[in-house]
Amino acid sequence: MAGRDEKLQAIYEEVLSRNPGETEFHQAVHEVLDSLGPVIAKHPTYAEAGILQRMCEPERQIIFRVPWMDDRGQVQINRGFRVEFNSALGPYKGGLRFHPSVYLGIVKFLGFEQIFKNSLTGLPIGGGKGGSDFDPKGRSDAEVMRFCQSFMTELYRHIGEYTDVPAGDIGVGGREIGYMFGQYKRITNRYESGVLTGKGIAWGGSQVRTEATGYGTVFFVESMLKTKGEGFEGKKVAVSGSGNVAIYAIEKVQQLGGKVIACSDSSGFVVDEQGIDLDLLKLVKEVQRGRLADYVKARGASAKLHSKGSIWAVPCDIALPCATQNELNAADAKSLIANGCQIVAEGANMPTTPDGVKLLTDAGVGFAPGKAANAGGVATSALEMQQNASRDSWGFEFTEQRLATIMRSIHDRCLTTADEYGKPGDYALGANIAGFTQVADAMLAFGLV
Ligand code: NDP
Ligand code: 2IT
Repeated sequence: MAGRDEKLQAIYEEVLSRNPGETEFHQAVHEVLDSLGPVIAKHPTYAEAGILQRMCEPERQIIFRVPWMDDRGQVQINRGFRVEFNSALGPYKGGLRFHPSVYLGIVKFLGFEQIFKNSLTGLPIGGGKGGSDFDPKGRSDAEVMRFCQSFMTELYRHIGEYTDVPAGDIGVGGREIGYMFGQYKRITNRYESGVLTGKGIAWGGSQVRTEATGYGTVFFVESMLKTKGEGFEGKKVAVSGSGNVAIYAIEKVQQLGGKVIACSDSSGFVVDEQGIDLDLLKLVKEVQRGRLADYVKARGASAKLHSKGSIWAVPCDIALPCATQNELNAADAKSLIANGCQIVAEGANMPTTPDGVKLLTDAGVGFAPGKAANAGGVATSALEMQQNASRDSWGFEFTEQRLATIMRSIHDRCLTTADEYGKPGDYALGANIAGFTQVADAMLAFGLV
């Protein structure tokens, strides 16, 4: 961007000075602005109306204290966040992350990405994100419940089915959504199903929401492979993480005939040359809330745990980073390229560093950015909202078909837009421009608000 488009550079510098220290937010903004030069040149009205400056400034940022008592009777204080970034296309929509690394810069990067991702789904949802620096690891169910109740006691006044609809992200799954929905229902005395997504099937949840992000990422890769006349059969796949997104990415790869030979958590990675045993992984992670080390212990000889090095050094045809931001750097990109990897598709949000992305794309590796490849989760959340609004519930196969169609359409939109702007095959450029344009047009229509 530097030196190429003065207007965009000036906007970026303003973002840096107005948001000091928020490095992940800077990175996400830079990546999007970097794609938008040709759009601004083609449509000067966007710049005249200050659309970009407005998009980089959240509509509302809420930061609050979350006091709760642990099992030993000690008072604990965490910080809660909800950044309501952009409501041009619908109610703010995006997950809640509970992880000790959460601070405003992380929530803003995620909320900013969410604007474009949600736009790409073609569904009526704006962008937002929230969370807390609460660390659920090692906490009892009772502690998690007390934390979630305290978090919702403040958050409830800011959210609503037509206002802001949170869901899960790292550290927030069905258990946490249950505790938060219970508290919201109690405080408001309303059975307002559409206020949260990722709910249990028995109480307003949607089929396929649990699987949606991982499945969606794999559907996206299926479309990428199809452009080359290929499929998943016989492909070796490495998937980082072993949480919600990773588990259901592994499941869909296996269903489509690929072999997942590695996955990871924050303590290391496991290589399992016979293929990851998904039933065992689900038992360890979803039922026992254990660690990958427990998987390896139970799996026996075929699985090997590595506490040093990187999962991206494991030779694979397809790499699916599904853990966290900046987990795949330039050195990792070089290993993947050297080992002949064909596709990197981001199940996580911004897992590849900018220099990593550049190396991969320069080497001709197919690169699917998170805001396109992991949009299946939020898309299915929007389908959950649809079911809640009509007091209906759909079957698994029907919902999965809708998800598959949405992912194919996002894939095609990225490619068509990249073609239109003279960069065939550049999914990142296509995603940024297609996502941006729809939000920008809605903002123009609303005037200066
Ligand atoms: P989970 O909490 O279910 O799993 C997270 C996984 O990533 C765990 O294996 C965790 O390991 C690992 N991880 C988290 N932080 C780090 C870290 N700092 N370093 C190394 N590993 C780490 O979260 P999800 O699977 O839901 O989310 C994974 C990614 O996908 C995130 O980037 C999220 O934003 C993104 N995403 C999630 C969606 C969803 O619907 N859930 C939708 C779209 C994107 P450990 O257990 O050791 O911490
Ligand atoms: O990053 C994401 O898209 C999510 N965590 C899912 C958001 C949602 O509202 O389902």
